[in-house]
Amino acid sequence: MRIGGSRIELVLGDITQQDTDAIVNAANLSLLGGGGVDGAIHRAGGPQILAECRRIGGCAAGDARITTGGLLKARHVIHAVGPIYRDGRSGEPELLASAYQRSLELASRFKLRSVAFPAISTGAYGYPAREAAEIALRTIAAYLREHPEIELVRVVLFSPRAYEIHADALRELQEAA
Ligand code: AR6
Repeated sequence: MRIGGSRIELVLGDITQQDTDAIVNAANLSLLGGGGVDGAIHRAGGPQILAECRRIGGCAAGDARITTGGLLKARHVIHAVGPIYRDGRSGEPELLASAYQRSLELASRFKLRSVAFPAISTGAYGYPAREAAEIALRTIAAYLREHPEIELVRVVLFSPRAYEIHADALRELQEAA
């Protein structure tokens, strides 16, 4: 999807392999690592990322922090904390949108041109994939409309099913635009 001179791209793949200026981690409040995307990023990026996370000392849900990319191709990791899904009426949509928004604000502040996101909160945190996809893509599109300095946002999906769900949601967003 094109938005002015910027674009949103969906790919099937592994977030740790992306060559964007930053990749986003689906982190937790402690920023001290975990499973899923978080485990994969710390394994691939090496101990320097965790050392910086320790110094930062944690992050609230709906917020984000930035560190080095360590050994990764990406120069930076933006650690975003999504909500744990309960019933969808406990502030989860706002917190999920905010995790994307705050990550993009960090990218702008650090003059990054390209960012790759995983589908935050849709694994261990249990967010229904379709709802999460709509929130993610809507938030990214709204941000790019106001911030042409970010040229590329790539959403990296780990399964064909997740890819299809995001492709459907992106199609609907484009039709509504
Ligand atoms: N590349 C891209 N996507 C991936 C990868 C990968 N290498 N691995 C998994 N996914 P999750 P959350 C997908 O659980 O729900 C951690 O323990 C996965 O299929 O990584 O935000 C943290 O420390 C799913 O669709 O993140 C937190 O405690 C999506 O990425 C907690 O999990 C997100 O799954 C955060 O849970």
